Amino acid sequence: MTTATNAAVAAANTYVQQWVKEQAEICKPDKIVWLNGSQQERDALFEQGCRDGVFVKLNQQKWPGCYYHRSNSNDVARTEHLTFICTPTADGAGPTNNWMSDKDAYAKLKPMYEGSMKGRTMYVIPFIMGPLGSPLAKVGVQLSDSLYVAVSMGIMTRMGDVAWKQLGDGNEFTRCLHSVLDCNPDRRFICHFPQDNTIWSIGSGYGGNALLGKKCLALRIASYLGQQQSWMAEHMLLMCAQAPSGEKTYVAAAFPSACGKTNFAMLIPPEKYQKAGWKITTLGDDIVWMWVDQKSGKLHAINPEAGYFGVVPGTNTRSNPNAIKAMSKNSIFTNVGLVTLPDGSYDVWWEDCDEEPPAKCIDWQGKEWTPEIARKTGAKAAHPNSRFTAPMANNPVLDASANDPAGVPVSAIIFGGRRSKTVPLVFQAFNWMHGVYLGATLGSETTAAATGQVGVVRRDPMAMLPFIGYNVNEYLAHWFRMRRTMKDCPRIFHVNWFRKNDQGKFMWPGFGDNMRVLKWIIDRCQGRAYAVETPIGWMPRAQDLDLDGLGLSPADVEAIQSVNVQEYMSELLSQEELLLKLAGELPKEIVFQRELLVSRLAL
Ligand code: OXD
Ligand code: MN
Repeated sequence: MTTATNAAVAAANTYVQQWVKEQAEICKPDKIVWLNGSQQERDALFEQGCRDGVFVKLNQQKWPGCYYHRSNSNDVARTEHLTFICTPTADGAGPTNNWMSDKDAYAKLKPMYEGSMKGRTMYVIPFIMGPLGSPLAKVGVQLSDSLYVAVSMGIMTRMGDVAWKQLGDGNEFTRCLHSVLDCNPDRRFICHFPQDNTIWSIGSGYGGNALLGKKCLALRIASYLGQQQSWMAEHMLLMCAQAPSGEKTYVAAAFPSACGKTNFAMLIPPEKYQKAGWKITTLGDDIVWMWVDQKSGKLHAINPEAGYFGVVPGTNTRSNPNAIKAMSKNSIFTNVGLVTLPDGSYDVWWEDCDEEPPAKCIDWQGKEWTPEIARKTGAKAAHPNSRFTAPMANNPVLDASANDPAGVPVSAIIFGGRRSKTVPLVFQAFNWMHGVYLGATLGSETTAAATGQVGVVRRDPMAMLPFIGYNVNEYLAHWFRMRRTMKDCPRIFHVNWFRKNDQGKFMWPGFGDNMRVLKWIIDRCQGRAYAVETPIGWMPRAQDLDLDGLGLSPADVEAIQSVNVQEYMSELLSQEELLLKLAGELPKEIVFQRELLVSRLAL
């Protein structure tokens, strides 16, 4: 076994050295490479990846610094049924997580790791989640035999020697062990040990299962730590809306996976807003960590990530020009179509991009794809959950505070789902407690971001169902309890961009025009906008929303905002599917809020 010399950088930390040695003795890699995060190292890894067939270098004029990767076709989304919270008792994981006892999980997975890296390289990947120096920033060290993971972690986190510096000689780092093994779903497990600050992932190279800083650390482990230490880790985007006056309003929004968080976080306001001086800037598109700032008593937030791992199909210069710019250099495309250009170099293509379909390409399964094949069989060139991995620094509208360790004060929290029926475009919770109820009962139609059926409504509390690293009842109680720690809490809203009419057409244009809804939300937070009290919350009237130039009549807006009492009663009944699962330990505030809603609807 050889060890690359930059291991010396980490040598100072005896805890790291000891742990890496122990894991190497189990996994038995041929080689251990300690990553330092430099550009030189990165270039060498990509070169190596091209030689090994892990990456294809794209045409560098069109895509500078960009590479193509195709994962195993059985490994293209998160596998929630193979994801476990491993605690001494089942109660630690709660009724919505898969549970394995920590002892059993270690005993089951350890033999799988035995010799799993024989003939392979173990990359030691030190990383920080959160801006340097932030009170919440966390150090992790991932050991992985995947070169794809190694370079992707370099995009998604602050990776390299900075992490050793932040860690110093301490022992407080998340121990992340990852091996792709033979990528067999029968031997795939994503196990979290919150009490040990440890993650063991095996049998998958898919981002959500394998980039352990993201869902595993920044959501599952971090949500557990947050509950212990009075802060919050949430599945939310974070953005700033700057008004023509210069006033800044920071907004966090939780939508389930593949429901448009990246698009909303990078929203381009309609032209008239831009002309008037409105600006939207992005802090994050997937995860926030929030704590109560002691001076102001307000909720402050950071984005712990340093990159975007976004859904590609449907992304184009109309739907999200900023994402197109973000992925235009130093990015990785996974499971999209691969096109050979006349000069022999490579390009990428996906459904609903800016360009016409190529005459032929290689699809996400490595098979030939032509428009003709697509017409006959419905085959897609890009998997619906194909992804781009891009540095957030590429985002032309990156917020100036994105790297600020002090975070930004959050004025609004938005919950949203993908609902073709029943749920109006926008409404505001009566207060924090009601808002927590709205988040807790959030429903959304399932998407391709996780394996399983697509398009069925499932309850997804705070869009965190797959990411709560402990008991959901304690998680909800934590949300209610946080109210007491804030002097001035954010207002809470609910949105639904996806309501359809009887003809099956979307009733709201979405994308940049979501600015109009956002403007009402901001004005509510700043004490400027009117709303009427309805059974489900505060709602704008048609005249409170800016509809100018949209071609929607006040009647259209009434339809999109309508609350049908019968449909809402059914909605309430369908929430029971979740609430019954939680019964026994369900926070009483949920029951009270539900009762209040029933009484308002019944009046
Ligand atoms: C993601 C997800 O990749 O939520 O962000 O699945
Ligand atoms: Mn996500």
